[in-house]
Amino acid sequence: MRQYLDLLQDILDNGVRKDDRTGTGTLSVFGRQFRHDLADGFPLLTTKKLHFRSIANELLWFLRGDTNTAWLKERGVSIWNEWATEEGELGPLYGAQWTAWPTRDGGSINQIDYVLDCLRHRPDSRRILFHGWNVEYLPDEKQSPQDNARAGRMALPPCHLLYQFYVAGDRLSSQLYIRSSDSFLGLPYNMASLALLTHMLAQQCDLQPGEIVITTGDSHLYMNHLEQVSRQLQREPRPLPSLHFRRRPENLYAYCFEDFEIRNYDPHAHIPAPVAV
Ligand code: DHF
Ligand code: TMP
Repeated sequence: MRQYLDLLQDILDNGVRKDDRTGTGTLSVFGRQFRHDLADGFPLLTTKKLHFRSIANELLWFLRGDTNTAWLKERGVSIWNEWATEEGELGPLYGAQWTAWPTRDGGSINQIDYVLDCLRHRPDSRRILFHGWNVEYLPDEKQSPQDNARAGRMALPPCHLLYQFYVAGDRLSSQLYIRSSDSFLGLPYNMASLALLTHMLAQQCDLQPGEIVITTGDSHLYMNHLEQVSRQLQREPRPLPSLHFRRRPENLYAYCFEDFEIRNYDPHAHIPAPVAV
């Protein structure tokens, strides 16, 4: 994943010092893109150990349409705790918009089902996408994540928001637009999550995984991650692991963590970093 490390170096070299909502401060560049062919391995960073269990369970949680941290907590995943209310509520973010985008007549639309239908019946469509940015439910920026969630708004506006899919021959590719990218902590998760979703869609639609493309808007490094970034940049990347499915679940919503097997993951040690809340 040389391209990921190049992005970190790019931000160190060209980043402009910007203040941010969390009060932490960042180095930031705008508008970057990189791609990875899934035939070359599963894009789980090797220059620091990532918690695949958190990444995979978060994706399954999105696909459940779940927006309460209880299900994640039962699986030992704590990455959403800081933004949730005491009851674990996060408001109608990712999962809610992906699988139950509210409609004006009081119903809802499952955007993931739409994508599956396109992939199976109209693979040449240029409209195979789903979107998380539902403006009606964005947070009031003057209020805390918890107060927003209590008021039925999203605790945080989506960072990874536009997922588009593309079929050529029997290969399924995907592109994700990330409006705001915490390039040390969040981006490795977003990359692996996109790759996993692409593998799952390919398995369900009898396609082969193709390329993933990641496009980032505000691409930043928090000032309290710079030392960790330098440490990571001194490390030599190792061969990527591979992803295997232990079975083919009956549909996209029937996967569980045990269906995934990551083989030959031999990363350098984890590098802890504080998350900006
Ligand atoms: N806010 C900020 N400032 N950055 C984020 O990346 C972010 N991500 C969110 C919600 N809000 C955010 C959801 N995703 C971690 C990773 C992803 C994530 C939230 C947190 C994180 O802290 N990762 C640690 C290990 C945590 C674990 O696996 O238990 C890491 O070192 O990767
Ligand atoms: P913002 O809403 O002010 O942009 O803050 C959100 C922060 O969270 C920002 O640093 C980006 C980061 N983030 C990711 O990078 N990836 C993610 O998946 C999520 C949820 C957040």
